[in-house]
Order: sequence, then structure tokens, then C-alpha cells
Amino acid sequence: MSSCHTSFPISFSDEPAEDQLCVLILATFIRGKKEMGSSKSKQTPTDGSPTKLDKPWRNFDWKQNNRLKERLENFHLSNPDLTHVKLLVAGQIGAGKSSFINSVNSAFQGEIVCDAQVDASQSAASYSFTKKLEGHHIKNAHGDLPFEICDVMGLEPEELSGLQPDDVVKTIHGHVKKRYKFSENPITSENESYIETPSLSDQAFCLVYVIDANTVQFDSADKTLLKKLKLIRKKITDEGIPQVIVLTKVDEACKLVKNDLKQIYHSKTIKEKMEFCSVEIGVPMTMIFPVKNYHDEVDTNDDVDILILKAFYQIVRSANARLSCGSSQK
Ligand SMILES: Nc1nc2c(ncn2[C@@H]2O[C@H](COP(=O)(O)OP(=O)(O)OP(=O)(O)O)[C@@H](O)[C@H]2O)c(=O)[nH]1
Ligand SMILES: [Mg+2]
Repeated sequence: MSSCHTSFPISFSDEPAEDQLCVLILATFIRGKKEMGSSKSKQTPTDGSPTKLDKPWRNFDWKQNNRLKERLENFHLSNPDLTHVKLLVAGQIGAGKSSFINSVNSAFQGEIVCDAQVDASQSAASYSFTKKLEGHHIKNAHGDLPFEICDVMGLEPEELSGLQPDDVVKTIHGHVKKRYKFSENPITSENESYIETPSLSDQAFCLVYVIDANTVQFDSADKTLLKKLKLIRKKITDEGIPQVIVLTKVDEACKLVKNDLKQIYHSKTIKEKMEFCSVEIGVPMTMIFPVKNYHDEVDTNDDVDILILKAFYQIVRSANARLSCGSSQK
């Protein structure tokens, strides 16, 4: 195990807590499943409206927008030789990985940005819209910030199709060149897109796991996804790569939240979905962030921005702490 750990405790259910230092943007779970299985009756009152908790279950300052932006815009990387730190988003097809990247850029630029291509059809596609490894620099109105988010193909619930766990791990370690087109056959050192000796700027220091809140459920198909995740985690955990979960589409998952995003921490449904992810995936609640991505808006707004920036701030802090320990491959 790496001797270098960040200060963010992450424990996976099947592995010792000290081995669990990962930031992962994970986009999981099958589109189209609208309920959370057996817990449905507990979350939904008999009249069909979502349960509103009197007290918010997480203290959240809805006025920290400018403070967060300022901190991120003046962020200094722990390694001054690097111009940016790389972060990787991964997760299931259609969970909102590309939309999250666009939402981060939109929050900084104050207008809707669509750099990362998003599947506008909203269909329950069985293939990933994003196929190649794409790097997206995070920018504000004045230029580049020291962050780059890499977007990859979505994970599929079938064992042998789509992006393979090994490719995610190789991407984190910096072995995969930009624009590489993923396939079901993991990249090997013979491939012309394989980087034999990656530099620090090729490597990612946080894995962000994007999960669709609508579909949080672990049935047999999801178990295959879980297996893929466990394989990824197993490889990167010992290297102290931090892991963060971003829970997307909270607007679709809870009516209360759809009507007023500020109700997010009053929503029992969202709380239960986050707890479910925490238990099943093993990431502590403190490293799980619910967001609504920009998806049909023409203007940005403070409430959407603040949830996006809060998640991004934690991702960046975790990555920066890991970066101070050197290469992502130990
Ligand atoms: N309502 C709502 N829709 C969202 C949200 N995030 C993403 N979407 C929509 O979900 C669909 C899929 O989003 P993408 O960002 O393309 O998802 P992806 O994970 O990049 O998908 P692949 O590249 O195919 O693996 C698009 O139609 C988005 O507009 C959200 O927070 N709320
Ligand atoms: Mg995509």
C-alpha cells in the first residue's frame, strides 16, 4: 500500500478503511429504473408526494457561491511544476458524466457551456455517447483554471462489452492518449495510443464516479457494474487515489427537489439514495454530493451552481492532496 494518504477517509465495505483513498466521479446505474426498489414504500407517503424532512439532514450554506468560486479560481496546486491536475469521471452510460463537466464550466463562466458532447435524445441508450478519451479544461471568464476533467465512455452492465475496468485504471495511470477510442478490448502496450512512461500531467489524481439518482438500484445487471467498480477500486485504492461520488439527476428523482432545488437536504428520497450508494459502494456520505446538472436551461442559476461547485471543490481538494504524494501509480 502507498505510504502517502490524503486526509479523506474512505472505506469500502469489503476492504479495510485505511486502504480506501480514492476520488472517483462515477456515473452508474441503469437508465429507466425509476424507483429504488424495496425502500420505495418507506420513502413515499401514501398520497404519492415525496417526504419532506423538517430539519435539513446536511448543513449547507446556500450563500457560499462566491467563496467557493474564489477559492477555486485562486487554487494553487501542490506540485508547482504542473499547470493543471487531471481528474477522471467514470460511470454508467447516460448517468450525466459529460453534463457534469459542462455544468462545472457553466458555473465558472456564468453561461451554459456545452464543450463535452451530451446525448440530447434522453433515450435509454445501451451504448455510450462518449466513445473517446476527451480532456476538458475548466475555464472561467478569464481563461484556464488549473483543472482538467477527462471524460470516458460509460460502463456497461454486461461483463464483456463497453469500457473495461482495466482501461479506467490505465487512464488514471496516464497510459492512454487523448482521443483514444475505447473498445471492449482493453488497451495494451502495443497500441499506438499507449503511453509507456506517463508524466505526472498525463495521470489523474481523482476518480469521480457519476451516479444517476433516478436509477440507484442494484439488481443483477447492476451487480455486474458493481463488480467492474470493485475491480477498478481494488487497483487504485492501494495507490491512494481519492474517490468521490456525484449523484446526478436529483431533479428527476424527487418531485420536492424538482420544484425547489434548495429542498435537496430536506428530501428523504435523496438522503436514502445517498445512503444506499454509500453502503453498496463503500464511499462515506461526506464524499457523496448530490447535483442537478444543467441539461435544458439557457441560463445558469445560483442554486444549481452551488451544488456543482461544492462537489467540484471536494474533488479538487482530494486530488490536490494526492498529487502532493507524487505519481498516481505507486
Ligand atoms: N434532468 C436531468 N437530466 C440530466 C442531468 N444530467 C444529465 N442529464 C441528461 O441525461 C442525458 C445523458 O447525459 P450525458 O451527460 O450525455 O451522460 P453521459 O454519462 O456522458 O453518457 P455517455 O457518454 O453515453 O456514457 C442527457 O440527455 C442529459 O441532458 C440532470 O442532472 N438532470
Ligand atoms: Mg458522455
